[in-house]
Amino acid sequence: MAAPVPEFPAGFLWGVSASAFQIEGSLTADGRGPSSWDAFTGERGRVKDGSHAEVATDHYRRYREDVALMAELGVGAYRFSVSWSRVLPEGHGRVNDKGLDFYDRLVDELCASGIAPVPTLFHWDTPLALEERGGWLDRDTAERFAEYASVVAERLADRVPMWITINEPAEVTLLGYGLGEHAPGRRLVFDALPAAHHQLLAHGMGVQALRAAGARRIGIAVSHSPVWTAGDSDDDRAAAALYDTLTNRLFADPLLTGDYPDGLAELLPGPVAEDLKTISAPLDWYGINYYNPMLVGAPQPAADASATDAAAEAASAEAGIVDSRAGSSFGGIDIPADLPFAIRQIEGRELTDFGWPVVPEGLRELLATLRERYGDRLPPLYITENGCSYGDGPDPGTGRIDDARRVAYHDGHVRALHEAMEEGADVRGYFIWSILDNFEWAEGYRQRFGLVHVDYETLARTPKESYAWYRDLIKSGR
Ligand code: GBH
Repeated sequence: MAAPVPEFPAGFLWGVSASAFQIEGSLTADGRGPSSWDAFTGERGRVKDGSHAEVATDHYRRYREDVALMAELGVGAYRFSVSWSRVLPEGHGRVNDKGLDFYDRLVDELCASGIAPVPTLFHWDTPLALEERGGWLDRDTAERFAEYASVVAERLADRVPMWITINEPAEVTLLGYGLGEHAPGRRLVFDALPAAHHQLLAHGMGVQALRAAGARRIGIAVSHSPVWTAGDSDDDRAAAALYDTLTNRLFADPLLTGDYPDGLAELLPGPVAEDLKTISAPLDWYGINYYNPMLVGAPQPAADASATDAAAEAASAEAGIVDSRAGSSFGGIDIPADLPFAIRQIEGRELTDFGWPVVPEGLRELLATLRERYGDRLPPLYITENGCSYGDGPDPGTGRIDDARRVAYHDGHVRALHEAMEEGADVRGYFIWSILDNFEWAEGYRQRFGLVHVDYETLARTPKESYAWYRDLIKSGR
């Protein structure tokens, strides 16, 4: 970290991100309706530390203090999400003005502080009324989303310079409907695929609704990971390619090329060819959430294990794979052993407290891959999330929070981003996940991603060293 971060183009947008359910709390205030996550956190055993988000960071009531922290940080933009069920408690129909008023106040506060508000319309908290009717498995939810998008845009479009329809449809599909680790807790494995199609369709219909309501600069936030092949057999390569198709291309291809990757369209419901026209309507920009690459190989059948134990272990050790027979894990979540691919631990890298490997050059690789795949079809890019979980608390003596590992993480990723831009990637902004420590979904409060520490007893906010580092970076224009 000795050398300063290289200079970024003038006008490069530095921002921070968060989402409604993870920070707001006040879940029954002012007529908010319940969401899929209210229900999920209420089920025993779903959230690992047994916590819920009724208070979270209390941002609903403390948003002025939080905007002041962002102003002091000097960010040009704040990416937040709108809680669908605050605005439409039943998911459609009756509009709850008081819920909408909150975002109106937030947007005003941001504008008054010189921070561009960047709302995401859906960041995982489906209105429970819609979830109970099938949620994203039901095509109707896409129509309801478009209705909701109009309502929000009619109120906020005059002050919002950049919009995001949906955050990480891949995670909702895989974790929510495929593996049951997130709301709504369904474990449908490959039968979860309609949830991907309907979110993409919602995005496309949402774009139309937003444009009709006068919204400008519309994008989406898609999670992307470079996929590395574990092993060198054809089976390993096929497994890694399949994983890449299901997590990266399943979302980027229809959005950017108007087609699903080979063979997938046949597995999806409804008039898919027609829907693809809606899904691929031109975007003003494309958002990328990057955390780490994934190392993927062929599954190793448990039956082989006893016979070839030693040989398998030796082979894996050579390939840098540890415990090849253990069930795969995705972000610490055990995934079924009978899937046609297995996720391996990337070795030799620092791990965050979440166990995710720190691979800054993965961001550069990812941007190169996207350019190879989509070329001129790529609109301007923004990194809409990048961040790490480290649980550093205040030093008991000084009260300071020295999160040097988070500083090193962001320093590394910002440099990798700069290199990618020198190679030609058209990236216009970088948003850190997250401004505050917050409710980290199935992990509860035990993973901390914030530049600002939150004491969950007093709700006091304490900027960490990484906050000071980011402030200096933004100030120096580097
Ligand atoms: C995002 O999801 C969400 O948008 C946000 O709400 C959330 O708080 C934040 O990130 C932090 O989790 O298999 O060990 O290599 C991130 C999606 C899925 C990224 C799992 C990393 C693989 C980790 N993540 N993934 S691992």
